[in-house]
Amino acid sequence: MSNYDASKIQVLKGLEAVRKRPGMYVGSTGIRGLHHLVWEIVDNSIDEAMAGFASCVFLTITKNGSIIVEDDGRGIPVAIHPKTGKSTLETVLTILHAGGKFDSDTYKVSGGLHGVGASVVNALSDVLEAWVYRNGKIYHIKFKNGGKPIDELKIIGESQKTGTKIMFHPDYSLMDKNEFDFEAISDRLKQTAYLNKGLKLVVNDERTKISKEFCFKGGIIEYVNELNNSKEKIGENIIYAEGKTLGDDGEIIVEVAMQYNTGFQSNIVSYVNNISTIEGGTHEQGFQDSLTRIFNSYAGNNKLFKNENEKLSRTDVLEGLTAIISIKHIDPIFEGQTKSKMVNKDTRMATNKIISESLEKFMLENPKEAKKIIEKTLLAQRARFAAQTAREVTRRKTVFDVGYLPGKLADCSSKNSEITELYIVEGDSAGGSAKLGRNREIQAILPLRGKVINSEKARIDKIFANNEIASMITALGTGVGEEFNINKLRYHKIVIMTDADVDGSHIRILLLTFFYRYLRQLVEYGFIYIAQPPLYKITEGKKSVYVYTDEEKDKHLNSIQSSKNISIQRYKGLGEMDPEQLWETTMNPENRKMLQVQIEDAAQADLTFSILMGEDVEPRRNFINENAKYVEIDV
Ligand code: 28F
Repeated sequence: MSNYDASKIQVLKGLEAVRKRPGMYVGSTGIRGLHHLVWEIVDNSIDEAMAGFASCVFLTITKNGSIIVEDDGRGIPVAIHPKTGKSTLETVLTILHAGGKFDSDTYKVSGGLHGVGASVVNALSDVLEAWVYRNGKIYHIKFKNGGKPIDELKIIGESQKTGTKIMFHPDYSLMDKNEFDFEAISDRLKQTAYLNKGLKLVVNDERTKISKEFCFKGGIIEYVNELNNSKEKIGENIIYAEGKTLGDDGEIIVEVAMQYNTGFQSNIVSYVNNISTIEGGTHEQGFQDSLTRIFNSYAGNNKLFKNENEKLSRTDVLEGLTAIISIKHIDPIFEGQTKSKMVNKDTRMATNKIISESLEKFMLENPKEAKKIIEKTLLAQRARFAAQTAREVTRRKTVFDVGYLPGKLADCSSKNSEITELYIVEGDSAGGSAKLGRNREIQAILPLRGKVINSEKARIDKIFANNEIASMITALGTGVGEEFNINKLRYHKIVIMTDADVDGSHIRILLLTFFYRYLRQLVEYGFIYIAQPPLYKITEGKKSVYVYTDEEKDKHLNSIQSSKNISIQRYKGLGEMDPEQLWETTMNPENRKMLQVQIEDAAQADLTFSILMGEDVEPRRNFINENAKYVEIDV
């Protein structure tokens, strides 16, 4: 067998492996996996833009469920690749990881852990076509059934433009979802436009004829503007730092935009080579080092401290701060639960240095704003001390040092947090039913009596003084703020169980806001769930079934249309179910339905919470008007 045939078989084996276990390569076969195919192709265009050769990226969602991505970069090379005997184009589209690793002197989104390469998309598509505009020609190649070439690479025309266009039709038999989500795709392109100032990204949905175009000359400055849109700013200016410095593997480019608002939340969103680093890392540490050092020396020099133990802490300087940290690194290393924590050592100093230069300059040139910012951090510090005392309430302390748990917590007998669950239940009556119906070994119940405070608007001392919040923190066991320790969590499932009415939804969003703002790791680890009680009980003679959605109800009614004596009970509240029913329908791990709360995109989540739960009414009204069409209201 010639080595040509051997490499041909090698290629097919590689692509076959992808088709066997798609989830291994694109994370899941759900909607996120389907969209991962899109990001793989788009990220290659973004790499070409970050290298400075592309200025536009067009994405089309076609009627028949294909995606077309086109950029005006140099065009994937078509020369014969020494190692494979194939054109570079065919190599990039058929050899796993053939694109990302090559030239190691550019910043790659598609590189490293975050990119499996276009060949995976080819493997998971029943048709993929590529057009390359290069050397005054148009080159074309087509693949079917998971990357099998239909024909050799062909020249099909002439053209003076340069660029790459790829169309793929996913093999939906390998995926669970078959519908691209326009909003998710356009949100991602919008974020990419913010991170690459001047880059134009267009998304066009042929199914709905809707298209959106994003191009931000101001880049992350405009991003901070949008994130702070629903908040009252401190000072008009957005502080901006941009620079490059030599790291261990080459130049590190640092770009930061930041602005304070009068709120209490900090919304620091960071990226490395356009990859969202939700778990933070050395770039964020360098950022915090810089602010803490500069603000403390500024406050000291201007005699703004009352006494010297008033030193500002790392969290004081972040209160009310919206900031985007975007760095480019030749060889980023990611760690953490979701591989989204930047750990390169050289980056901490790089970000500290570049931000410090710009921040010092800004404060010298804008003394009034600088003073207002420092005053705000001093207020944050005083609230922190006040919260310290309020927090004493939530910390366990009794003579046995085992700690007391809130009286209304009906704890479970097992202490193995991997199997235990905490149900946070609205109201005493449902709480009572849950206590009676539950599995006492693994299920604890914490009924909420009073209103949960809106932690988007209140300051931390008020939040920890709220009974419901204090009980939850104590029951969870992790502590909060700087003392938070995920390893002390007493339950690995925290289930929010509220009524299926407006009040229930309000309590749910207040709890989610609190978890997102103050116990975010619980969300990031996937420990937060939402119970799904049944909406109806349909009884036909002696037999009853529970249904959880209106369409399930209609489907079931159609299926039993023949018989007569049918009765339907609509459940308005959990309290209408007796303990046995509540257990059977909503708590029994064997057949309950629960939604796991996930953060798609930290910046987006932050923006949504601050709009929905924040001070200003205007942005909330706009958000509701814009999104009302997605809400099913059953009258
Ligand atoms: C619609 C998707 O994939 N655009 C791309 C380029 C440009 C080059 C390139 C890509 C193999 C590994 C070198 C051109 N000229 N859009 C895209 N545009 N890949 S992917 O090179 C990949 C080669 O590294 C390119 C000179 N250098 C690079």
